[in-house]
Amino acid sequence: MHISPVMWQFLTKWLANSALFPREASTVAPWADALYFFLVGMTVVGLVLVGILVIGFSIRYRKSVHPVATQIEGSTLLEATWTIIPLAIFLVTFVWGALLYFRIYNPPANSMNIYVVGKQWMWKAEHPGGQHEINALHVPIGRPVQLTMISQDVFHSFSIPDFRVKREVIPGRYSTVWFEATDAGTYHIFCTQYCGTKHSGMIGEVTAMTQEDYDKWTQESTSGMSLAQNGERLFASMECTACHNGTATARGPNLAGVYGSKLTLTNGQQVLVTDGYLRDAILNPSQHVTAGFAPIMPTYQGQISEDGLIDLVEYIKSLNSNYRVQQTLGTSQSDLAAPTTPGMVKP
Ligand code: HEC
Ligand SMILES: [Cu+2]
Repeated sequence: MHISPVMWQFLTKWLANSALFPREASTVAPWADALYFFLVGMTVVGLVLVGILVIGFSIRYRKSVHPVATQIEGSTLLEATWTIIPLAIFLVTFVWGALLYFRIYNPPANSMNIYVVGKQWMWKAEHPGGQHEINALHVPIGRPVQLTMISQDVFHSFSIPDFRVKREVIPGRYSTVWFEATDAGTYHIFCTQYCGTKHSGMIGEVTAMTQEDYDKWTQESTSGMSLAQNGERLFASMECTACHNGTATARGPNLAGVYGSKLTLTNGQQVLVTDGYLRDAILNPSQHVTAGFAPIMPTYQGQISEDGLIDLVEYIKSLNSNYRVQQTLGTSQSDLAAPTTPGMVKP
């Protein structure tokens, strides 16, 4: 059985647009669907083949024609055929799946980041410019968007079927997912991990809009303070500045430029500073003490909300000048008003 690429495309497009499937509204959606349809197709081929053989053989070797069974010693050629063909199909599926997996799990370097906090039973989205939304998410189309997500209570799972993305949202640790919306419109958000009585109500709506509309939206819904600015305030009010003031005699390290860098810890281990590392460094400082410093930083466990932690993380990230440029690329002017002070130069 041979299906030409045109037929195949027609078939997958038709299937994807039928009522059986969600819309394809992100760059990975057609890829994910193609693999899925390939798997379904192979399964159907296998099913039909085995079905035909079962029925065909039971007619051909029926008792009235073959009253006595004959012993068959086997055929190397047949054995090889039905080993090699399925193996080839599995290997194709594996390589295809692995390529798609890497594509889905590695956000492009130019993605913009939005934070999502899940809790029983709602989704909160926080944009770098400080815009907050509940059970709603506005994103530009034609631009990769990464969601950095965390749960405030139990396990949740964030899913946008039309974008073919789904990722666990876990308490105590950031997980990420990325997509690039292709069509303006509204799409469902679902929680796909049972999380308590009102799990089925933990739904929301993504609004994908053109970059201009998104810019307009960010301007209209600004709270006047970016996440980093909120973080800067928190940093001062929680007296992080007592130790992290950026001076040579400070008791804590200068945090400017620390995001994305490699830190050497007192035990000689090297760690890459990610969002997750920054969060953990604030909550469990004694777990990974930076070389050259005393373990004097107190734990802030239970004292800062997830939103506050996001603000602090975003503030520390904003102290990297290249990160700030990256985040504001293509976003509105109000977003450009990131922290004005270049460091924590306050004794
Ligand atoms: C009592 C002084 C002190 C206070 C207060 C303090 N820190 Fe620290 N902090 C340190 C020291 C010392 C280190 C390095 C040793 C370590 O990793 O524990 C550090 C490390 C860190 C790191 C890891 C990055 C690095 O370069 O080592 C982060 C992030 C951080 N602090 C953030 C904060 C934030 C946010 C606050 C306020 C909520 C805060 N700190 C309050 C002393 C302090
Ligand atoms: Cu849920």
